[in-house]
Amino acid sequence: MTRLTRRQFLVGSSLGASALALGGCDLLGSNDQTQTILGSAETLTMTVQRLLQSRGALAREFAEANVSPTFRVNGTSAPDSEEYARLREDGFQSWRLTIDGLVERPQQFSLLDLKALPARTQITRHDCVEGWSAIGKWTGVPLGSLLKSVGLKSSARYAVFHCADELEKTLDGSGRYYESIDLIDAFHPQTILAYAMNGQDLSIGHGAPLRLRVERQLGYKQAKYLMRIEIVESFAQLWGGGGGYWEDRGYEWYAGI
Ligand SMILES: Nc1nc2c(c(=O)[nH]1)N[C@H]1C(S)=C(S)[C@@H](COP(=O)(O)O)O[C@H]1N2
Ligand SMILES: [Mo]
Repeated sequence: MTRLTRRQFLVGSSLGASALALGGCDLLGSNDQTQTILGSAETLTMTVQRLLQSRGALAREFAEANVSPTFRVNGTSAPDSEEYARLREDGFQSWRLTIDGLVERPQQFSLLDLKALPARTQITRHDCVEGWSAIGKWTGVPLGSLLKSVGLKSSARYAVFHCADELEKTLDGSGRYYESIDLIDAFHPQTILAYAMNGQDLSIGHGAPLRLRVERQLGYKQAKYLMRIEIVESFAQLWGGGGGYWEDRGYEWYAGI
């Protein structure tokens, strides 16, 4: 329903842009420069429209029979902080996911809170930039529904995911894993906070108790060991400014597949 509405909006806006371009030609006559500018504005509208439509498309989903018998653990396989050790010891009963930043009602969710919400299950292929893939079944809460429940402020642009693990030991904490996505991906129907994989609670290796699945992007965006989601207007001031641990070390921020 929302997707249809946005599609209609996009079709409407592109018609609007060409009508405007025509009107401009009538008014401004045959000034070459004006026509060039109007022409490129129309091309831009078309490009943006195609981009938005493809960003809304669904990642391929697979059947149970396609689930990979083994799914590699990559990056951190267990956060080594004392805080995480304590959480792990009590079976993540005292773990809380904080959602704060540019939201109307900052909130903390326990694992039970999340499991009580409407869930989505999807069987998708994970593609790591290092050249391996695996198909897994993920169950979790659509991120969009949580963001609706906390309410976004009008300046909100990105969701930043703060993780429990330090992938690189540093004095200033800049080796902490983090990631970020924009609101198009945050509200994508396949973007979920997963607490289960292949029908079982997430293992420590795969990101217990909660990880992000953002299925139209590469493996390094799939942040494990989530502790906090911070809604921001810009991530330029955060750590290296790239919007993620690997982005700060040279990877693309938008890792579309
Ligand atoms: N917190 C955290 N999230 C992370 C990583 C990590 O090291 N720490 N590695 C990333 C990379 S590169 C990949 S390919 C996937 C691996 O997920 P998996 O261990 O479940 O296969 O997690 C991503 N998310
Ligand atoms: Mo990866």
